[in-house]
Amino acid sequence: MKQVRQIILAIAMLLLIVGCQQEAQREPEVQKPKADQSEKEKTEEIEKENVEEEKVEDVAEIEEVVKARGIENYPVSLYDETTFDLDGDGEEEQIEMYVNAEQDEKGEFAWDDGHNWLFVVKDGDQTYPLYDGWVQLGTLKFWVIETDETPMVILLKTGTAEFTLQTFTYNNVEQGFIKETQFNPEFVNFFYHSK
Ligand SMILES: [Ca+2]
Repeated sequence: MKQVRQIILAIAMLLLIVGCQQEAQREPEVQKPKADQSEKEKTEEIEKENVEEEKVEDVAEIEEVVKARGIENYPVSLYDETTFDLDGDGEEEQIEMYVNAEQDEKGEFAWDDGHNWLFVVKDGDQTYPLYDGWVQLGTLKFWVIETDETPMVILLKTGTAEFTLQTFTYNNVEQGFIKETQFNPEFVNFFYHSK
């Protein structure tokens, strides 16, 4: 009886050893396809990210083309104006910024918490509204510059928790101004701004 037990125990041990050996042999085979799968997934993820980045870039490139349109209502006050040849045809365009805030006799604006602003480029009978909307607790400022011989209008909008810098360049093919947002951070808290 004792011998039988020993034989059974020996067989059991043998089976266990053989089983472990087979497991050990199998292990790399099991892991290999896993590793391949993982690499494949990684590659696919990277490719997916690249495609998504390309999409984002595409959106940024053609963010918006501001086309000429009729303006029905102009805000009451002409806030600032200048002229510059923005489309390179040798004739200057009229650049005008309007705000819906009254001015007193001295030219001082009666500022409220928010106003409608309109910022346009006029080229003959064509009017391009570069900005047309409300600004809450903030203001619009613009610059006209040339960079690498390309004329450009820069618009800075500050408002409640907002600080947005946009550029506008005229495009002959699109027959309008290409609008690009260069800076528009989220969750802005203002602490100070200079004079
Ligand atoms: Ca022009």
